[in-house]
Amino acid sequence: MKNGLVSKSPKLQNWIRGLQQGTFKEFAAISDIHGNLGTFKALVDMFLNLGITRFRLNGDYIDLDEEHNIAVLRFLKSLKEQQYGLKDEKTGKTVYAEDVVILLGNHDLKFIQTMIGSREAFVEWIKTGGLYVLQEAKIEHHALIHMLETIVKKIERELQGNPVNIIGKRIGLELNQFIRENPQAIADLMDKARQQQDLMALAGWLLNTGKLYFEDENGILFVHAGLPMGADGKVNIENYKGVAGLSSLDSLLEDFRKSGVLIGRDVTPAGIAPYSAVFSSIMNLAELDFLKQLSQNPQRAQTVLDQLHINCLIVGHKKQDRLFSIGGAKIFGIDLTMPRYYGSHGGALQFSQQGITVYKVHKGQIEIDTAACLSKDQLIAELTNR
Ligand SMILES: [Mn+2]
Repeated sequence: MKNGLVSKSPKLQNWIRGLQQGTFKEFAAISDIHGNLGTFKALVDMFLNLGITRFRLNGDYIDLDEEHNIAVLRFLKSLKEQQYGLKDEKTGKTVYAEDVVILLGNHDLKFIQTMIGSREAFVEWIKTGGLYVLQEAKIEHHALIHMLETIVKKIERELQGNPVNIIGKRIGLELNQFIRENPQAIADLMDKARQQQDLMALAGWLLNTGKLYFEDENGILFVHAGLPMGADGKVNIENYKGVAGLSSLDSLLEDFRKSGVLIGRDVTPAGIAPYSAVFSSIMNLAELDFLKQLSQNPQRAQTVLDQLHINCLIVGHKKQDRLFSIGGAKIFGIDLTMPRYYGSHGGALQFSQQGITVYKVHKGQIEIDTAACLSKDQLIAELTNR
């Protein structure tokens, strides 16, 4: 049975040669930070200490921490713009990240769309953690925030230890009613958020910096939640202006940035409509469960890689107990969500000259998930279709 990687992509030879000749460019991948500044910073410092200066971040920087969502965005910006670095005690030199790829996640997009002026996105956002961001931004609307807080706290108490998405759904039921009954209060709260210059600047920066996908020189593809897949198991990215496939997402994002939805300007739902379908399919595939479908059907996983001419796929978004891979070096699911909700969690990968190192975070401590790691020889064997 064929279980290695196909050699259709010329980038595959690049990857193998890099490993064999010692010229592979190392990188770290981290996903779903969700306001967990301490762990994010600890991971960045660990990687910089190891001499790894290339970072691939799979999206969802905000929303699940009570105090550090905006702080994570500020840290992310300083990392990207080489204002944050790690001082090497021996040489006295400061090491900076050289290449930081920032993907957008569904939470980031809701924040951006809120700041753009989408009331629909705002309502969704405050149900899934946006409220924490507003509190952190010290947005004053005491009665409403107190009301929302009460609902959230009550449900959190009831569902202690349960996954965030269940909390989100429960909050949704009570909040929907509150929102229906208090449209003016909701509108005021959104206006206040949009009047915060700091928040607006961060949303604008994220919109102009973030990507919907990224493919590197080795044919390794990064996406936040997965890719829309048809019943035939093929990736199905809607046509955008007559172009289908991944590259259509570039023009989609470019148009989104440039068109009537420029940051700070009011938009109507109709203004966002052309983008919404694609955004929701690539940003939030919880219903389709992209990774689950692939893991249950390795042939399907291979079909997706073949179809996209890629050698490896790294996906975030999906909460799981540990990082998991489908078929050795082929497909990885990573998600570093709040340890407050999940005791032990996977969240980071290191692709280096030594192979692939998998990290998990347990009670704030970064540990290597030894069983999930791949040595250089194992990786080369996978890549050369053993
Ligand atoms: Mn997500």
